[in-house]
Amino acid sequence: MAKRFDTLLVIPTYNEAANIPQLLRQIGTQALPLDLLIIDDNSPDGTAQLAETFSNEFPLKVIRRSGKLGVGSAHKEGFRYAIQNNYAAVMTMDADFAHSPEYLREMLSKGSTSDVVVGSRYLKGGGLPGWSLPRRLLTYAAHRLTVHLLGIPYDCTGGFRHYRTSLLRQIHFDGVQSEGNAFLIELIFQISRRGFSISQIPIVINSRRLGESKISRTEILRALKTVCRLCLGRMAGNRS
Ligand SMILES: Nc1nc2c(ncn2[C@@H]2O[C@H](COP(=O)(O)OP(=O)(O)OP(=O)(O)O)[C@@H](O)[C@H]2O)c(=O)[nH]1
Ligand SMILES: [Mg+2]
Repeated sequence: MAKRFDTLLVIPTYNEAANIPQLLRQIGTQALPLDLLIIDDNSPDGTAQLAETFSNEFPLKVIRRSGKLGVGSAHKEGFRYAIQNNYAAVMTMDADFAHSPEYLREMLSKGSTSDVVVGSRYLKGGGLPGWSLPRRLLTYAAHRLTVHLLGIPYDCTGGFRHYRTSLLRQIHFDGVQSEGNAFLIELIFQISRRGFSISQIPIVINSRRLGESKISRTEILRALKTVCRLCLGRMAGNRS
């Protein structure tokens, strides 16, 4: 893809054939100054091929990886691509309509005044309507836990974000050990500890429209373990 704009929108995908055409159309109708990068992990449902059919319509590249390497790893791949290709900023969003393309414009504009912008369900005007009660409780508990144990008031598990590439060049994101949602928690924790400016916009997150949920018990445990590890590191750091 020839670079056309200064911001790269990275969308990790795994089995999102039911969502990707409509998502790309909705992003396209907004005519935003964004280049798009889909990072697909060899989805058996043909997501990558479907996405590629849009590459004549927008500045869009699809990176096809050999297998399911995880959301964290897909983010790292997107960050590396943005740095190598001199993008000024990177945005990330999910492909399942959890993150509405309607918020892209606001996030893009807020991105001009802070190092990171996080889409938050927990601000006034945000929320999670339509989510099942257990999923809502789980998400809220995870949020309270990260606020208390890590001391960061952001929506840490959400992947709807805007990063300045200058920040990504300074933090060692390749060294972030965690995968999945835990990756997003660890990354924002590290960014916050380094004193970068972080702002939030309220977003309403819908439950995934189509396709299967990939959240698992392992994923939840991994996030919990990461929060504990970071919290212990934080306590040790404060003592020394
Ligand atoms: N490249 C890549 N993308 C992934 C992988 N796992 C999930 N994704 C994508 O990452 C985004 C977030 O994953 P989701 O499956 O929506 O995870 P979630 O929002 O925690 O859970 P559900 O919405 O309930 O499935 C979506 O766009 C997925 O298609 C993966 O291993 N590799
Ligand atoms: Mg989702």
